[in-house]
Amino acid sequence: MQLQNRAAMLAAALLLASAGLAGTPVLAEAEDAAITLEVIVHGTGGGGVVNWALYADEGQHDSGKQMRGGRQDADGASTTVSLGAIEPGRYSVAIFLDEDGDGEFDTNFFGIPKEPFGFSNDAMGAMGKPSFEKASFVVGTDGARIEMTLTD
Ligand SMILES: [Ca+2]
Repeated sequence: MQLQNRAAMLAAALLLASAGLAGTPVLAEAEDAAITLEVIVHGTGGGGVVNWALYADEGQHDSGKQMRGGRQDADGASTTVSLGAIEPGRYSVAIFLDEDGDGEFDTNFFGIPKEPFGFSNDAMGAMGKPSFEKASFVVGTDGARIEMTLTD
């Protein structure tokens, strides 16, 4: 009888120990802080919604198939946008200010943008968007915080 009690106590102790282990964060994971990308967007004084798109390589940049995108309300003349956790590498960012909040990047009859926009490095293309080479920047192991200025 006494032996059975000891066995039951041992089982309970093991259960508690394993439960405790499961609840303890693995040290390596805790040290591996997320790398993030932040963009300070200047030229958002017109109000509306900042629309951003993140491209992870030339193919995505050229095709416009973003890796990730989002919308955030403009916050005065400059708006800080968090693009979230990211792997080190080379990226480009395209942003437009949706001033009328219709979710569209408005252009006129000739396809000329009617709303402010910009690319990382403040790169501009002669016709259409700038190349990935011109617009891209490096995110290192400490993450990145870049600034860009939208067109008037
Ligand atoms: Ca719009």
